[in-house]
Amino acid sequence: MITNASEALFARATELIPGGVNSPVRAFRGVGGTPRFMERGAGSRVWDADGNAYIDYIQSWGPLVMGHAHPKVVEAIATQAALGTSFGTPTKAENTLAELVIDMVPSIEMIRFVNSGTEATMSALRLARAVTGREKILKFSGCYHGHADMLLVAAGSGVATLGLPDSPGVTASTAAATLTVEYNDIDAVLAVFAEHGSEIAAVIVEPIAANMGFVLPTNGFLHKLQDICRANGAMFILDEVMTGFRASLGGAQEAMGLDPDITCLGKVIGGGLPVGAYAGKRDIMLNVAPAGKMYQAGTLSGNPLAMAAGLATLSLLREDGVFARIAAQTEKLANGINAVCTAAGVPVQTASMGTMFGCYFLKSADGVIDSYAAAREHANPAYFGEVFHGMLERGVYLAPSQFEAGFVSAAHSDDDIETTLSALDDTIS
Ligand code: KE4
Repeated sequence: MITNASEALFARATELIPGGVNSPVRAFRGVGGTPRFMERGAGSRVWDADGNAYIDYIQSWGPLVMGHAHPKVVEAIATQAALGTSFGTPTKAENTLAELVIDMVPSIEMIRFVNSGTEATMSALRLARAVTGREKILKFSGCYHGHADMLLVAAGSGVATLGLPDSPGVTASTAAATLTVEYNDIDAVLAVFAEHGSEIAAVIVEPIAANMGFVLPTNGFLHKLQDICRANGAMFILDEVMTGFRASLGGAQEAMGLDPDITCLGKVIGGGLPVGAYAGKRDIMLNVAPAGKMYQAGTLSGNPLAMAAGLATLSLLREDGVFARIAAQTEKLANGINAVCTAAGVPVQTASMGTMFGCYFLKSADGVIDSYAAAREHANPAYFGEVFHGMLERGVYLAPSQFEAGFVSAAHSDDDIETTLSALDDTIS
């Protein structure tokens, strides 16, 4: 495969931009080799600067659930652009997208749009601290909630891949207010609340831990967590930046029957443009300025272009049968990966929910991954790197890290799934 253009562009990029990328996980540090510089996407495919085509399972890390450059999303953006890209004033589109999200996500009564998932989680935690008057927060090892200082403590995603358990620059005092235990370890949660219960403002959790790979909650973990929060007066915050409109149409909370105080959203609600949101019960959200005293602001929050892209995407996604069809393709892919690897004697742990999936290549067949510690112990990132490049050479683009999830879009055809599974079989055999 020719990669001259990507190599030249990457060499130049590393002179201009730290690590040559504007987000660490894109740098292929977890798998080695040269990142591909993409130039064009359409449906399930992307084309790099050398003209190589790939079936894309990153989908911009989740947003493009309708596929790349969907005509109706592009049209919505272009139409709005011709009317103006941003006014710094309220616009009707913000009401319309707010109504749509409130209608689709069970626990949400009021919403504030921001520009990224990081802004969403950072603001949600400030809100929880403002409402409860407490300081401490509890998160889970390997969960990633964006790069706000208080959350870069035993974080997942790029931090996990880069092996930076605590980022330089995060002060000791900031980290000290963030408590961390293993995902799925409800006894550890109970112990933390026994010691700090009256000081904990919030628990923030990914309903599917998809920044350490793909770990589902076990043994009623999330419902018990929700009950412990209620019993101790702490806010239960679901970070659905990734699982929102992906785990199910109403997010993981709809699929799992959860009722969080605050939900963080991002990715899909921007349809590929920068949007995040934090949202929840009306009495909580009315504490946000200017309705309340908790301050949060943003020049481009709720901007018309992003609202147009998000509205078009969600409207398409909720049309009859669309989500179910993508979910069926996703399950077929995950089951197919499992079957191909099992037939080849390659130990894997695969799972999917809605339109997102995960695949761990294991060091041994008896490894079970249900937490970050287990992921670090049982996953085989070195072998994952070999498979990643084998698939890349065969025109299939997976997330360039064992500790990330994959995404399927409405544009992924039966032929795409078959081609992917055939490429995998060829790669590992
Ligand atoms: P952003 O600030 O990147 O928009 O969102 C942060 C975030 C918050 N919460 C969850 C559950 C997330 O998955 C993310 C971001 N996800 C990563 C991929 N695992 C974004 C990719 C990247 O960092 O480049």
